[in-house]
Amino acid sequence: MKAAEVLDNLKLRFPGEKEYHQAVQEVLESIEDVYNEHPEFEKANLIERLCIPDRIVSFRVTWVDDSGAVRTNMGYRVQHNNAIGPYKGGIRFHASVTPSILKFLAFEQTFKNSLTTLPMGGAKGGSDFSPRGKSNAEVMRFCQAFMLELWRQIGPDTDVPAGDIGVGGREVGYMYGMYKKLTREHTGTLTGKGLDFGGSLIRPEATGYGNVYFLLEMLKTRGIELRGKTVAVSGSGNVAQYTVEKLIELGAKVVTMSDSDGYIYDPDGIDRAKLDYIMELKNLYRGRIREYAEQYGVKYVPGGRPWGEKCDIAMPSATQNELTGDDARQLLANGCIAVSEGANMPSTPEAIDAFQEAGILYAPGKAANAGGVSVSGLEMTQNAQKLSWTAEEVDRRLHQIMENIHTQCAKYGMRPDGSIDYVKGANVAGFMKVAQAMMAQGLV
Ligand code: NDP
Ligand code: 2IT
Repeated sequence: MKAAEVLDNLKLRFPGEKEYHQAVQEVLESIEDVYNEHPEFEKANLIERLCIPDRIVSFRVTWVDDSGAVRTNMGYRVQHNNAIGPYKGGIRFHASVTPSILKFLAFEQTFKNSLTTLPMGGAKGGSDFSPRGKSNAEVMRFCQAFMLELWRQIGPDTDVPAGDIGVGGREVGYMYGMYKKLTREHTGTLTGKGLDFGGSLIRPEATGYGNVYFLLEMLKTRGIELRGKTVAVSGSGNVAQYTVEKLIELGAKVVTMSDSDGYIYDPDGIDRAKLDYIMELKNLYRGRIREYAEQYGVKYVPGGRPWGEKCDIAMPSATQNELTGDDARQLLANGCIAVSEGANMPSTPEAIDAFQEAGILYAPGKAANAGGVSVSGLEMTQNAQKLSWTAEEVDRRLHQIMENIHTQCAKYGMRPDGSIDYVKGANVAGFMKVAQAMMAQGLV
């Protein structure tokens, strides 16, 4: 089957899964040329086998809330592909979680993990449970109930989950506690663990820092300095916070952050003290970004997204499809020169087309946000060796990995005019490694 036919076929077989179709379409469009150069891929029906997850496990999660009411949620694990290593990818707890969302994320994760150069396959899991507004005890009971089912599917050489939206250190800790109790093993099967029980230094920082390191590599190709640039960031969770931390450290001015209720615009820039306030607000009190505007007397736009504000660089770091074609055109009209994605698939296809046509620096999430899973991979190595590396050592390796991903994008995405198509570069580089591994392993 030709690449384009595979997509039509997937749409018929899995109707309504629009995020999954969207992610597959983007990859198939970029790899079509290389795919057609390899008739052996077609003979092995490789594309279809690479697009359909190896398996999806779904289960009911039953838990008791603080009022004593018995509640149910759905739980899932999508094990997409393990050709180059054990399944690996985060867990998302959010009311919007559906099989389509997790299938798109697991599909993306497979290519992202391939780019990291570490031996990790792709997976994603989660639940339509949202920790927002829940007590600590409710979150713990939910995590334990979720793990009562999931533990059978995972293991240090089988499938290694981690965090994502709604799953941070707290949730990973509770899930790991139950996993350890059920298996009677301390094998580090989740990453993003606390530092005292096998977690890696720099894992919390890794996605945000890695995105800034990738941005620096992109800017370097055009001789542009980061210092002094105005940056719009969306989100105020794990990825956004450490993106902003690194940007401040390197002398950029961050003017926006957001949450699902709205965004703040601070024309003076978010400095270290203001970021500390946000970290405390979000991580300790689990408050709303609106409170920042009240604290510092700046603009708050309820229900809005930050892309209408003037900036040189945009770093969407909240969720999928949070940056539309209109947003992209607005950013370009305001002089934006680079977009580097912290979130997974934050730009719609129309937005990506607008960035690509304008010829600005545009990095898709599977390249730019791969730092998080990379340090997860380094956490797995440290757990296997039963030792832990210093922050400097992990940060050095993270830096190296992000540079290497940039080099791979340049290798496969160089345009005739010398500029880099990062979408094509990331997709082709990620694809080739997984495809070759699948060919070598036969029809399994
Ligand atoms: P967090 O839960 O820590 O933060 C998510 C942030 O995005 C919050 O500010 C949240 O607002 C906002 N948000 C979530 N859903 C929506 C929505 N539907 N509409 C608007 N805003 C929303 O998650 P992370 O920071 O870990 O993840 C952010 C993105 O980065 C996701 O796309 C994730 O897949 C991706 N990513 C994460 C990695 C990691 O290591 N954690 C690695 C690579 C990518 P609110 O507080 O109101 O919910
Ligand atoms: O999207 C992602 O890469 C993550 N949520 C991190 C996955 C991981 O296994 O660390």
